Amino acid sequence: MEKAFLVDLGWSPHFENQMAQNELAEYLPARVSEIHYDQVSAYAEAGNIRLTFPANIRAGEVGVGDWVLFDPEVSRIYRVLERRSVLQRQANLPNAKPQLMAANLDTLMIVTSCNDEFNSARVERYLSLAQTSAIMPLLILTKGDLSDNVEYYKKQAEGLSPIMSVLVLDAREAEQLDQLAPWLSKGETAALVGSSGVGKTTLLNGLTGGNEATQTIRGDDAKGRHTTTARSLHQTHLGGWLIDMPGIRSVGLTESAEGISQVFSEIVELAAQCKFSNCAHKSEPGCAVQGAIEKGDINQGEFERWEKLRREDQYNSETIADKRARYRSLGRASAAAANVKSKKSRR
Ligand SMILES: Nc1nc2c(ncn2[C@@H]2O[C@H](COP(=O)(O)OP(=O)(O)OP(=O)(O)O)[C@@H](O)[C@H]2O)c(=O)[nH]1
Ligand SMILES: [Mg+2]
Ligand SMILES: [Zn+2]
Repeated sequence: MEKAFLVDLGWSPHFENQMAQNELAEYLPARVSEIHYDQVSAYAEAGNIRLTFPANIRAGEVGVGDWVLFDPEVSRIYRVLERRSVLQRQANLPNAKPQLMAANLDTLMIVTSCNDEFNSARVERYLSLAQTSAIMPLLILTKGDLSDNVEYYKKQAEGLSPIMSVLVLDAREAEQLDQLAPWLSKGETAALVGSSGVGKTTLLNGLTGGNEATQTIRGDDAKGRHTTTARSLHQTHLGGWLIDMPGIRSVGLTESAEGISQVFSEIVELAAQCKFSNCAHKSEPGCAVQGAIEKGDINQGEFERWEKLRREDQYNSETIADKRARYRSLGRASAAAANVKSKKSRR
């Protein structure tokens, strides 16, 4: 194995230590760059290769950014190495497993624009996702060139988290993209997430010299056209690796109660001081949260977003059983209706 090459690609002792002695002799490591129906594309010492799945691994179980060991004689994956970090989200369907978005990331680049697309609550959801996944968030505000209100957007964004850096740029201007160098040094990996049309692929192209498809947004409501349809990993000329993603329609959360608590740690701490342990923070006596809102220590908007996130999180993580029950009773109701009908027609 050519170590330097792998290290530039993100290889580290975390992965190397997972290789057993016999595996060292038989298999080679590769990093997955794209998932296809029955194969993956991957970077390996030999170059850009294609690997097939073994019988015990399905396409949904391998993510872009994953490290795999493969058998070079048959170009087949042998196993997926344990991840350093994983980005996943809850699909908006009952019974669906969390969807694997990307693996082994250092930075989640949350992309949003200085226009109507900007939405604090959405950014907070991405922040939550980053924190539950133990991935550093970075906020990229694109289309600074199109707005008279850049300072407003920047301030809003900076107020959302003390640990998140905020950059404003014109994604089409290659020289402005050097600002991203601290997050994209050799061996580092970042993923671009955000709504359709915010400029993720434009950023990628500027950083790789590539020519992936981009498309103008709709003039009336600033919505994108879902141009990118698959995730893919690319090397940037800053040295680091970047994953482009399709525009995200809704940020589902998975097991992220902890992440939410970190974003809103202030409110969570206050809530622990309420007089009643089951306080709903509405009009209960001795509610520390309402007290702080009255004093102006936390603002109403922040509180409301916290509540909304908590509700959604419960919806996504706890009500799968409820949803299943509802589906079943729906099924029974229509079966009963069908039964009545067929009895009638038999008469
Ligand atoms: N003026 C200006 N236009 C931008 C900027 N960033 C992106 N655009 C334009 O916005 C449009 C959408 O950009 P894309 O890169 O396709 O957006 P995307 O986030 O990849 O969208 P999806 O693939 O649909 O998720 C394109 O017409 C870009 O040229 C920017 O900073 N300034
Ligand atoms: Mg795109
Ligand atoms: Zn309370």
